[in-house]
Amino acid sequence: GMKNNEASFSSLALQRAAVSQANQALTEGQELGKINLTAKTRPAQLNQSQTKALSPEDGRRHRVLRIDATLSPRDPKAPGQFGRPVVVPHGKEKEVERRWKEGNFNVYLSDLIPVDRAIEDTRPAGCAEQLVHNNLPTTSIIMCFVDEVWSTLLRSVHSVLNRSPPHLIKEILLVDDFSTKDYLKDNLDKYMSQFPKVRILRLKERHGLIRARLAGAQKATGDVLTFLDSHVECNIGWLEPLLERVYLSRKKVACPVIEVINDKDMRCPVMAGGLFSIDKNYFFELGTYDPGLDVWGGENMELSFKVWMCGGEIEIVPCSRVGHIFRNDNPYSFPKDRMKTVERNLGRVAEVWLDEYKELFYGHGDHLIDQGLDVGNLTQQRELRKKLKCKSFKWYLENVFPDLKAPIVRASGVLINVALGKCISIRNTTAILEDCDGSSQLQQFNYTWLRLIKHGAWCLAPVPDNGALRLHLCDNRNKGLRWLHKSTSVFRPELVNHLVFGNYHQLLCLEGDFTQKTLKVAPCDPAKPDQKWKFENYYED
Ligand code: UD2
Ligand code: MN
Repeated sequence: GMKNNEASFSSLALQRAAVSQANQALTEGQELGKINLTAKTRPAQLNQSQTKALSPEDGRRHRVLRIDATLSPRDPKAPGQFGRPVVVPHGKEKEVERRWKEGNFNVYLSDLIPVDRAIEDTRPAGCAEQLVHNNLPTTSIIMCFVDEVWSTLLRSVHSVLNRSPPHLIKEILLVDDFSTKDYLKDNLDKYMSQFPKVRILRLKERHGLIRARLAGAQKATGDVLTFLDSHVECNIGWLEPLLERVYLSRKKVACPVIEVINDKDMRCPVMAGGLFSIDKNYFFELGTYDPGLDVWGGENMELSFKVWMCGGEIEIVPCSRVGHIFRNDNPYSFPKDRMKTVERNLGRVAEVWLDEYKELFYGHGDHLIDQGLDVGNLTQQRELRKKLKCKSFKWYLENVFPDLKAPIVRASGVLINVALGKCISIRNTTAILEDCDGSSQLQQFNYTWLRLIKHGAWCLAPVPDNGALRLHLCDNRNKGLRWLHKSTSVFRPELVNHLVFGNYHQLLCLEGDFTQKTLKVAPCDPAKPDQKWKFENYYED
């Protein structure tokens, strides 16, 4: 639902409320309905180019594309020009609310804004002067949609047509993923018939985003595939730097900056998923997406791991800017349960790509897969990974994502009872309290990311009936072995130094009894000092 009626449309897209610099020339043929974007009739932007040497060493000559002209609005008074906030008119609040669910965003306001509005040039300084090769590959834009809102779909297409050099666009493939809305049928055909480069591919049944993209890729005739969502706004000069990256290195997957992505982060371990350019042959060499992924979700992980681990790269290109409407919920239905679909997709990705780290994935959160969700047959995907001679996930973590703060071990060494100054020690299959001896193997524990207290392959856990401590064979998926300690997500902050076992309904804490030298779990009580524990070393706070 809607949070407040004054919601400005600017929050839905990339634009900031400022008018950009002077050189906005009104390109001819902009009148709606008169646009003809065949390469012949559109003034070739290359005419205004000049020749310059890009790098003195290689002496090659490159042409500067004129990519510095932001479109001026045909009607400067129309709402939303240059991303200026649009306020819901008085008395229209009900209508806004009613129409919100058509797209899970402010559809009413979107419809007020021209489909080819001007937007601010948000590129960093210097982008407009950058050189690109004059023989860049052509691209097929693949835009999948299911029941997309009319005005946002049109605005997406217009932004591509108006802000891309025509000779680089081989075609725009609109893949209709079995939409149910009437306006997306004849009306859309009719509207798009004015643009020779736009082709509509109608799927005969719901494919889901992932297989719909694959259907588009099969039909694409350009050298490079550029995937876009159906509610985007491409900014001036968005395409050339993407194609330049792919051209320079065919195993590079180039992503534009999307509003929420940090534009300083050049090396991108995982792409957002929706917007990227990839060499078409390379996409097929990589085995496309795993076609066994359903509907939505996880495909960005799959492709990202595959690209990095199998010899490619992903790069966010700061000069390429594309706005995207982010929303809280999918506006379309899932053929099966949404959670299960995404979990299953992620499960497939984990099983094929994560190696020993998949246990971390399974252990994290409440994954349905624990309860035996079937992820389907993985033979082909695993064979593909072998065939492509891909590196390990360990290599990926160490080389692509070294900043990832996910230590396997959170704390280690002796485990001290703070009040008693005594340490836990292993005796056969049970644990007791003893004088601390840091050199004794029997007192060494690891507290892991999955919240296990491990002594080698053995894990500390209470016996259900009497609460005494026992050693169990460790199992990352067994939630009955997990302890909360120093947890930032601890539900009771006063228990942060405790070793908390159990769930919300029955919180138990590890407690030491020095006279008996025993350990047990008992109802948590922050006032009891003998329930406070400390490991010798911590690796995070
Ligand atoms: C993000 C990605 C999206 C995709 C998704 C994970 C961005 C900006 N967006 O979610 O591209 O990677 O994460 O899977 O990075 N669609 C269909 N058929 C379907 C479902 C969706 O054609 O069954 C279309 C939909 O109309 C839209 C596109 O696929 O154009 C992506 O769907 P979304 O916008 O709901 O996904 P989003 O942006 O929340
Ligand atoms: Mn989207």
